[in-house]
Amino acid sequence: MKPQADFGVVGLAVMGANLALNVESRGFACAVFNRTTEKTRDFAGRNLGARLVPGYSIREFTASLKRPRKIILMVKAGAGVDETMAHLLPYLSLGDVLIDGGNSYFRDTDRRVAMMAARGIRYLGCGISGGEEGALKGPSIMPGGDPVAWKHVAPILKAIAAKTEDGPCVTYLGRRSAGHFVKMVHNGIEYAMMQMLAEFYDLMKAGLGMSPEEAQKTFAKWNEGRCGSYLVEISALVLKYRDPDTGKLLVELIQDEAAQKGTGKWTSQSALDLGVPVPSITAAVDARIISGYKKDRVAIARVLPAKSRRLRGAGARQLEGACYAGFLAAYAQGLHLLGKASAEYEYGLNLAEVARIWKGGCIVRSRILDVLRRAYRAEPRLAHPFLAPVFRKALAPVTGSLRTVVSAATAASIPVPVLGATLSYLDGFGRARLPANLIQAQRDHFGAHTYERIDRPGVFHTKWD
Ligand code: NBP
Repeated sequence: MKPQADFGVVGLAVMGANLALNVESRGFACAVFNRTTEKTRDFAGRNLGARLVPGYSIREFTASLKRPRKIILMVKAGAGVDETMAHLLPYLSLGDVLIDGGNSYFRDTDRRVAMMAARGIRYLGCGISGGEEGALKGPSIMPGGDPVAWKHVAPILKAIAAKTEDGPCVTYLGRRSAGHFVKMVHNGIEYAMMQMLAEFYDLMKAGLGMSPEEAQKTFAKWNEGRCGSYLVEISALVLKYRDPDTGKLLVELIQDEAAQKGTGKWTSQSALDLGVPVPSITAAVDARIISGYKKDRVAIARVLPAKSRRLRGAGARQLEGACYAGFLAAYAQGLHLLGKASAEYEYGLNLAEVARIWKGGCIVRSRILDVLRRAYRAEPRLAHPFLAPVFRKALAPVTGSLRTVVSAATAASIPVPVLGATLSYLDGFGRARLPANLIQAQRDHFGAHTYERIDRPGVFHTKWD
């Protein structure tokens, strides 16, 4: 077969299929392959006449690609990526470019970048955000790995990425697993924002007695203002969707157990490894875990009920301020983590660019990203986002709203795990002196771990008894 395709996609589930259509729609010939041949046949049948080149074997697929081949894997993260790579490898040539576009764990990506480099294959670990619609119309793309590979695929990735007034939502992020690390933290922030919105929905209904319609309108209004974001927008949309069978609001019929695929948990684990606090993200993962204990919750609610009451002293206005504060703090935790990871793993991340490429196409896109971008453009090596004047200016006026909402929710027995954790994070970083002196005294008492003093230099140990 004469090589004719500019780009190849392996994996034709929702993300791969839509990404292939996106590539094709920008004028590139796109080869496609799926492990289960039937899916390739279906896909090619549904898209007759398009510049799509179906491959029914790996040999046929790789033979259809122009050199150096540029192939993206859109298969289930984990063993599926290694298996697909093993099948592809015998058909690849020196200098070909292989991209993993799935949600791979960043340490797997480090291993694969090294393994492929040893075989002369240029590898990129590439986070892609935006769900199935983003993949089709323009996602946010987060590539990291071999810098020469980026040069080969940049024109195609720039063409398929979402566009904002600040350019296409893709940039080369750094070596090795930089792209997948950034995507993982993106997902961690997404977990925190989603759980916050679920808490606001609960506060509106249980705390303020709003009907689902009123809650829906409130989110729609928030979306017009400073909290404007994809997640607020879709919350307003899903809250008004009626089930065609029953005519009822569908969201009210959905079981209250949240699933997860692991990227939020990885963010918290990686943050612990690096010694970076991300309590809003961790609380969001915990909240999903608690939601999964449905049977136990039902049993415990009978014997130890948390009876939610109406909110006192907090209304819709405070909720909106708390949302802005909460979102700002969630991004701050994510960017703080990225800064530390960049230093530790030598990614060389440009965090202003990270904020820029998250502005379009992706799940965490929001107006707030402009604040972060300005903060990191002014000071690329910012130790913490709270130190940036532009960030403080945004956050200072709304921390009071967050405090009012968390206090009122606590008094009303309405669980706000992420909003509560976020407030404590703000208060912790806002205190020059914390009670960690007592921890040091306890550690020295039971383990002779020593301590430092505030009134003289040196390291001390005391016989406390
Ligand atoms: P899935 O994650 O559901 O994976 C299905 C695809 O993987 C199919 O093409 C399947 O082939 C293939 N596959 C599997 Br499963 N095991 C394989 C193996 N051992 N060898 C070769 N192929 C294998 O698809 P998706 O939801 O389109 O997501 C693709 C990637 O993008 C994932 O890493 C996902 O985490 C990431 N992602 C998804 C979203 C989203 O909104 N869905 C958003 C952002 C990122 P088969 O047809 O033969 O079973």
